[in-house]
Amino acid sequence: MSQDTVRLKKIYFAGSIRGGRDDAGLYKKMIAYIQRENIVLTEHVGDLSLSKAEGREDRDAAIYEQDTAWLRETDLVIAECSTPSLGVGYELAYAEAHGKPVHIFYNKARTKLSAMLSGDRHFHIHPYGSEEELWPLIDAILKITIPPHR
Ligand code: 6K6
Repeated sequence: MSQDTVRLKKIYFAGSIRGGRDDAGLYKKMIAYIQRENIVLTEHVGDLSLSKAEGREDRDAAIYEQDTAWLRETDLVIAECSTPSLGVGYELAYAEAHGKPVHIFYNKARTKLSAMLSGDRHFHIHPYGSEEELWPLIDAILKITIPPHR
């Protein structure tokens, strides 16, 4: 493969699960949009059949191992943070510790983002007012070139 070969980007999409599933439909749409030209490692975050109470606790260690492996493998993280989630907050800090670019979206009409996110200069913060504003913002993020070999 030549250095100039374009490869699909791997995206870790983060969104609330046990924090509440009110925005699951939005996650599904964002994941589908990103997937048009990229790989989303965490498609299950947009699974509408997944409820807040989902998951047997004896599987939590396996989920943690898989998700942190994907975070180490990913090219960048996109998080929708309008619904607060402890797990998403953890993932964002983990991604930062591993030097991954992190893009955080939230609906400014209904969410006041934690200062621990908005105050962290590593994070790219994208407040939006309506769903239509999301797509060009995502386009701009995904246009950022990622080297084929690292
Ligand atoms: C099985 C099928 C779909 O989901 C499951 C079981 N649960 C999880 N599977 C994979 N990742 C999870 C699961 N629960 C939480 N996460 C990760 O934490 C996701 O990557 C989300 O971005 C984040 C949500 O954290 P909580 O604290 O809201 O659950």
